[in-house]
Amino acid sequence: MLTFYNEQHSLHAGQAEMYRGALVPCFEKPERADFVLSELQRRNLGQIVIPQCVPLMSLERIHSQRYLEFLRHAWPEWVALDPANATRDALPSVWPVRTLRSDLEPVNFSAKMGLYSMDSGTPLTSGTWVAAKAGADCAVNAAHALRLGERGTFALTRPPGHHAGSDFFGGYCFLNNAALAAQHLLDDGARRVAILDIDYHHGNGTQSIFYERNDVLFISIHGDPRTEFPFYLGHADETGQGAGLGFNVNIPLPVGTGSATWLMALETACLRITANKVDALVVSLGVDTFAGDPISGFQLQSADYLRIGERIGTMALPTAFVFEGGYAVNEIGVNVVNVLEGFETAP
Ligand code: SP5
Ligand code: ZN
Repeated sequence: MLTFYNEQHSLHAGQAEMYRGALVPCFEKPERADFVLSELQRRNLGQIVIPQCVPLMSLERIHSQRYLEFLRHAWPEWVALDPANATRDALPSVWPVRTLRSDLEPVNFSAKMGLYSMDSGTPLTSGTWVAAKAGADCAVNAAHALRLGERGTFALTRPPGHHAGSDFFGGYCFLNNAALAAQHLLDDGARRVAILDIDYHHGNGTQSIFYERNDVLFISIHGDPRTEFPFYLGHADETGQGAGLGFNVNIPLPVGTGSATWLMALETACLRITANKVDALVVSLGVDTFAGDPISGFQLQSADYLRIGERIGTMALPTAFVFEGGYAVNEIGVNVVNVLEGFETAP
């Protein structure tokens, strides 16, 4: 397994997220990637390299220009409002919901934060742009290495990506790394790719990006959005639109779901991918499905992640894994590396 590591990830280190009226310490923190890196090294799962820089043009294949422009300049704009802001993260507080206009970009910084975001749980910090851009580099490099003949690659990066849409951040995500990887595979000659999203939370950003397209099959297994973040997307009746009809598959499962039920859902997802004859696979690899996760509700055990990796490996597709969520930091390394090792040892 060839790993592309974002060595700039810790430049994004939010202080707090809004939760039930209080600012609580961020769950999405630098230790997450540090623990995965050290477990990868300990178990000798192959080379770990730093990615090449990709041009902004590659990001524009997925994200709108005005959103990218906003992200790149957001921090200096925030600090320009008040020099004291240099010590504080920026969080949105007002949003253009139904009946309000989102076609016009406001001048006011707080109004722009709302236009380009979906929640108040995702602080924007001094290093957010640099960390997120280096993460996108990892994802695109991981995809490209498949075209060069690698069987499996891993983008070890944070912040995660699957909640980020073409023009908004949220759910701890800024740039949609999995979408960027899939788009790169297509631009580089693949005819159809699948994205399998096994993070606990529905990948609303990825779904929305590809919802009307038939060149990307998006399949997600996640906590039922009626009770779980991101709440407003991820239901089973969302099957795609227009040319994309039939190319979006959601498998929501109730809070409390354990290994047996979850693995049956994975079987359904894998059969669907195999039936669709895709050229490559991108896996949004979140391990917040773990029983010990502090913000999630599934009951998977560490050993299950070996089985998951094996089942994904059995599809025998060139596969790029992209790191997403998982907040039980003590077990995060074992759980992630178990998936990768399971994949490598698949028959
Ligand atoms: C990539 C990813 O996994 N994003 C998840 C974003 C979830 N944001 C909402 C988290 C709500 C925090 N709930 C705290 C529960 C404490 N018991
Ligand atoms: Zn998640």
